[in-house]
Amino acid sequence: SQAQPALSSLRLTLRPDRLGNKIENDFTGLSYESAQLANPNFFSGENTGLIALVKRLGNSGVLRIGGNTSEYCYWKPKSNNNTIVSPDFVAAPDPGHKVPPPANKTPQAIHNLRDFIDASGWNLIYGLNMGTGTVEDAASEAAYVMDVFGPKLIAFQLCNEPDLFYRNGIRNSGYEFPQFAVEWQRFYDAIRSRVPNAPFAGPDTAFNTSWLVPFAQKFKNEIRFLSQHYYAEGPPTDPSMTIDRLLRPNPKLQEEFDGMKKTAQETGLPFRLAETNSCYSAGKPGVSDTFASALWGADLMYQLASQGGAGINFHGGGYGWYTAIAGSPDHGFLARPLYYGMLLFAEAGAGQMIETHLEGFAGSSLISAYALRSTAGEIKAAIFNKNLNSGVRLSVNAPGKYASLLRLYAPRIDDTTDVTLAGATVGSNGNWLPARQEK
Ligand code: BDP
Repeated sequence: SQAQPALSSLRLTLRPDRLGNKIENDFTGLSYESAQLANPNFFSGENTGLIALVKRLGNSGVLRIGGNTSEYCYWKPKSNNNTIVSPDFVAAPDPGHKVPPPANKTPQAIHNLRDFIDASGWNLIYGLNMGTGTVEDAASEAAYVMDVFGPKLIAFQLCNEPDLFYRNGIRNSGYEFPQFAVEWQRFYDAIRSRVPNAPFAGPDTAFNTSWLVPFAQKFKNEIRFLSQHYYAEGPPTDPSMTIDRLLRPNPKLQEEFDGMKKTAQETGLPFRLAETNSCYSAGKPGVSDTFASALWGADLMYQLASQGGAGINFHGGGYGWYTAIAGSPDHGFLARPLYYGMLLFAEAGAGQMIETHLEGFAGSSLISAYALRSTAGEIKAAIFNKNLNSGVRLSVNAPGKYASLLRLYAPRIDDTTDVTLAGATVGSNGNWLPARQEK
């Protein structure tokens, strides 16, 4: 945050003897609109810039393809007509204001996506079109995708945000969980009869945590994990949607965590935040694209992990306000502020979380600290100061003698371009090396 005269003192104690949850290698992730598949040049083995940036975030993350446009994408197994003529077409997050233009998905797009997945080392969550597509098309598409991806496909999602179907014109106003469950079962059965080992996740709801427990109970044997979405703020036109608000604790997030824990209690199923970002309706300039999004995003990753979540997918694409990686195959790619938060998470890496205690500062609800023992046995701590107007002098009480510090920094909280981690920026080819490690 900004340079301020007053420094408050805070003491952090790490307790490697008290274990928390595990952070697995596939925790991190990104989410893109299905419409992006209409341009097979985007997710392809040739898109080396994007591949490098993705890899930098983790060597086995999860790419999720879905979003609003998944309900308007159509499987064309016999076609090479990709509907989008420009080889540079990028799909930004759909603002959800109107029905998006229909897009085709062709076998070529699926094969190129497989090359992208192989080159990045990531795995795939693939969204089908239950919203406006047919059971037959879903089964034929699923069979094709399964054939191409095999175990790299960790789950199909049948649709996107069905709890909003009643108000976005996809279904009528009476569409509730019971109606959804009948449809879900029908699509599931049709796909499974063609692809007996097809993996699934769901319900991929937007916000309605009351669908989670019934879904988990009914389909616990059919799914690998539960998925829901979370947008911290929105709509962007609301003047109260600010940086300040983004950085404060959010009751909506607590609701998500409660829903997630209830389903875990009922069924033991893992929970993934399969789509998230700072502000729905495609983000808010001055908030979603600033340094605040880096602090928010990294802190969210650790909050989710410490509450028992299995992973997260930050939604983005194109030049969207909240996208972690911006750009296009022809013009190259760029790490946005949110990316640096994800990079911090990647640098701390997977491992076994341990307890932390913070003492000593009144403003500490906006300070958070998490720690883990990495797979290699090192203790790593991630500490966030989300106060906009006070710096912190932190002393760390931990076993061991030396610590090195990598600082996530920007000159201003609303800075959109000058974010660094350990004094270094991320290059368009994913290059990043710590330039400054403090002792
Ligand atoms: C979600 C949709 C996604 C949108 C996002 C948004 O799944 O496609 O891009 O909201 O509104 O609800 O930004």
